[in-house]
Amino acid sequence: MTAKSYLSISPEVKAALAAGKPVVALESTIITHGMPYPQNLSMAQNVEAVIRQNGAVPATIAIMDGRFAVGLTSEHLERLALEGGKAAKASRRDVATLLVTGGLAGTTVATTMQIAALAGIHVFATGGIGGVHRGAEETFDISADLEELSRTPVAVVCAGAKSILDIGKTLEVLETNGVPVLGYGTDAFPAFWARESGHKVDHRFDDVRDIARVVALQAELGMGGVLVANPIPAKDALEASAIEARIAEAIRGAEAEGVSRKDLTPFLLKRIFELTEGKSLAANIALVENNAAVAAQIAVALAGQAPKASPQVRRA
Ligand code: PSU
Ligand code: MN
Repeated sequence: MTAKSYLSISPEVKAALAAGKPVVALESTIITHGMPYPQNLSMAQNVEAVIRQNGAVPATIAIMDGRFAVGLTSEHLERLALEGGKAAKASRRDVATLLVTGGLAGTTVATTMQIAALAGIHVFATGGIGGVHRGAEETFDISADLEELSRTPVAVVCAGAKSILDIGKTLEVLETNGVPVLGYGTDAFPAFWARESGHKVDHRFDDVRDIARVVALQAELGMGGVLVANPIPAKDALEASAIEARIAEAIRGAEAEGVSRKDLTPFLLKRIFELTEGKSLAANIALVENNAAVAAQIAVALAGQAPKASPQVRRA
């Protein structure tokens, strides 16, 4: 058995890949563990629509019935959304077990990257990546997403990282792992609900075609993934100081209840949604849609470079 024999790719995604058309992968932990029902379902449907409007084919990825499902039917999406936190949260260490037990699982950024690469998809949109948690010097809680970015040739478009994480340490680990952090239209590394984190990106690009060139070259050089940081639209951003207080409160709650490991991120998100009376959820949905649009534009630019991407020198 090869890894590819576990792939179940939808006919639409399969045809698009065979024809070299642009495809954008989407993760599913955001559906099962990142948002409540029914907003998770409408978000998943809208994000797919945004990708289509921008000229690419959406491929939402999950582990279903012991297979890597790439491109979900509307019934699949509904099943995942309804199952929510009762489904597994599949990070890298869970994959083989879930294929054996045949469970239903939302895939994290790390696992979605792995499956996307296996299917031949190079661009992926999400909300925020996992990273180094605050206090990681004690807990060692560092998301497997950061290691995956170092080895798997997929571009991940995100709105930075949530300030439930230690963003400075997250950027340090990305640097150690050799992951280029590109800002789309920004010099600032964004903080999910806020457009700035106080940290800078490595390189700024204002044209998706240039980002596509970096993505293609990074893969060609065998250097792993690329992180594209795309700030939340200004009209949807939340006030940083207000959200900061809620985050601190949510982290205290997690400590008091002894929540750790894979349960920590979903716990914090849920508490923050409650503490902001849904404002953070609305912003979260807006930023994912914004990332989907940019990811689709990068995928379109990348497909335009086919059959073989090579670095291009622009003439003045
Ligand atoms: N950030 C969000 N929503 C999410 C996640 C992160 O705003 O749903 C999910 C992503 O799937 C990410 C995962 O890959 O949490 C990271 O979890 P952990 O920290 O346990 O690696
Ligand atoms: Mn963790």
